[in-house]
Amino acid sequence: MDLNFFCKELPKIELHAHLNGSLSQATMLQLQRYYVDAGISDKTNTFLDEFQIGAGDTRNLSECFQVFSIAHSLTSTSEALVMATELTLQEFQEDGCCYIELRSTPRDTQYITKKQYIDSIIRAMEKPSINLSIISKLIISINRASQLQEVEEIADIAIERHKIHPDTVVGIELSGNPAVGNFGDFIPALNRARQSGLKVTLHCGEVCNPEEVLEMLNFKPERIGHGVCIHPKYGGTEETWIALCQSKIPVEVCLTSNVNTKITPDYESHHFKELIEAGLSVVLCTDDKGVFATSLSQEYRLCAESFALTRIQVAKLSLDAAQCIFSEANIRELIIGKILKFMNDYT
Ligand code: 6MZ
Repeated sequence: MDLNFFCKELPKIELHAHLNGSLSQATMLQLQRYYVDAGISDKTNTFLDEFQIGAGDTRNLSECFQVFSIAHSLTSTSEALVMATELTLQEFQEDGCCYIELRSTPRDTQYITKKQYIDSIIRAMEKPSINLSIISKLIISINRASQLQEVEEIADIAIERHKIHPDTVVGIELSGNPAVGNFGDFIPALNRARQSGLKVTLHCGEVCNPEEVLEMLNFKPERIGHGVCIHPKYGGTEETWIALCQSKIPVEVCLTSNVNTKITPDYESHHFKELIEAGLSVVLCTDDKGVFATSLSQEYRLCAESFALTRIQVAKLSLDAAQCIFSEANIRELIIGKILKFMNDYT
């Protein structure tokens, strides 16, 4: 079986995808059309071509955070959010993804409140207007640039919505420009969320900040995202690397995101290799498939090509990812069954 086809057909699990960064050009065009039809005409002249940060782009990680405002201008009403969520889930499904934990940062817009923002995504996940077989869950994001009052407000919303929709709202996470804010300031809100039953994942080591990495690993999140600057070879220290290896915290790895934002020079020198050699759980993810013009199956293919993985090793990555989901054991068993069936049919 051709590698492209294999990576697409393999039932996959996405655990690190930001909704607004995942919008494809096709979805953004549909959203633009919705705004025109709804008579909200100021959304029609957003510069969609500036949204993508491809391989040769000169923009760095800090500059990359400016592009999200383009997507944000297209997800400001309930209807648009429902549409954005459904179309994005459909694209993941068509790419062979059977389970996704989509994440998004609630915003007050001109038209809706933060609660309405989250409720729109939950509605699209629980009662989609299109036929979706993908299992979808929501992780609520806190942006590191937020004021503390807003952080507490988002934690309250996450706790409340988790209580009402325990099977949909499964986690809380910290993201945004890693050069902004101090992790310590977010600990009280994250602890409250955790005590209410939400799982925690943190963007950790996306830039070099060994003290913060140690603080984050000490917090014992259920997963971390990126984990680039943890190994000494990539800007971490012996101490941060030992702390990660001892913690055995699974790492959500986003190859193309790291390469295109120039945190990592090329695919072959990605820290994926060190993580695997250390026996850590690695989950291949897209981060922002719209911004970085990628897909989950493409990430699997690039990983297989860059590290000369066999088909069985590639399938095993998906199986390992199933162990790291925030949902209950029955869902884990269900997706493991799908992956094993695929492996069985393939071999
Ligand atoms: C850190 C990122 C990110 O939440 O509006 N986000 N945070 N590192 C990254 N690496 C490239 N990519 C995206 O989706 C967009 C938001 O996700 C976070 C940023 O806060 C961005 O504004 P939502 O759906």
